[in-house]
Amino acid sequence: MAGNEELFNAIIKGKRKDVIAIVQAEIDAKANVEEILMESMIPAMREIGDRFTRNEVYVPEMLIAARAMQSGLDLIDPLLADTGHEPLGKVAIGTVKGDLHDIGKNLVAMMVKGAGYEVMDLGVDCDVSKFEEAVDNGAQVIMLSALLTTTMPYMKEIVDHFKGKGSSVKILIGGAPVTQEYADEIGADGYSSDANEAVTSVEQALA
Ligand code: B12
Repeated sequence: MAGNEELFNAIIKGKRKDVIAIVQAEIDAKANVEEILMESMIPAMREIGDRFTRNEVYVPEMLIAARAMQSGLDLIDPLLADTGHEPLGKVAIGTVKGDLHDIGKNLVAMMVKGAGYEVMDLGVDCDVSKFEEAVDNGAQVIMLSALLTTTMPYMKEIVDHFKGKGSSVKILIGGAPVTQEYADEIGADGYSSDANEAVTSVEQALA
């Protein structure tokens, strides 16, 4: 059962305006935004994925749900924004080549930014050269996101590229199909299954 059922249903149905109104009302009521995220918004995306698996919805429905979700995230983003202190470190994040899913990546970026790091968001469909450029610009940690089993192998290419040339950059990976076993197998420096844990992984990588 979702925390805020109205919000959960509005995301599933892709009702962007309703999502904006409900999230704004929660913010105005000083509700805990992390709780809204974890108990209503993320479960809604999981539910739409399950319905897609069962052929109950198709790509257009997933897309409008994703847009509605992103509108809600955009309202929450400033609340998690950093405190104006000197950044704790420089991090780059991107969804890997061939993959256009960005909601999880955006959420991780928001949380890491909120924890006090400077975050360079490289967007989606990122090939190795985009990450290379970020490292050249000072990124100490690169975070790779993949939502498709077909794009996960590209993470290994990126790890091989940086490890192969002896780079000291730390590489963290994540996304729904990614596991700790996979991270170990490809030699990534860390993995986490959600945005909160991702912050801990960044802290550990830079410790
Ligand atoms: C929304 C969605 C879409 C939207 C994406 C819109 C957008 N702007 O992102 C659209 C409609 C475009 C889409 C397209 C496709 N999709 Co899609 N999509 C989804 C859906 C329903 C939700 C994804 C999501 O946003 N989840 C919510 C976020 C918050 O969760 P998350 O991404 O997992 O992120 C969390 C963690 O994983 C972690 N994390 C994420 N990244 C990182 C990175 C690091 C470094 C770390 C530490 C942690 C971390 O933290 C996040 C927050 O807690 C999933 C279903 C699902 N259950 O995942 C299918 C799903 C991923 N899609 C799927 C498919 C098949 C497709 C298509 C191939 C469909 C098609 N036939 O065209 C295309 C591929 C397009 C492409 N080239 O990328 C399949 C993948 C199956 C597989 N095994 O590979 C899924 C699983 C649906 C299903 N059940 O079959 N999709």
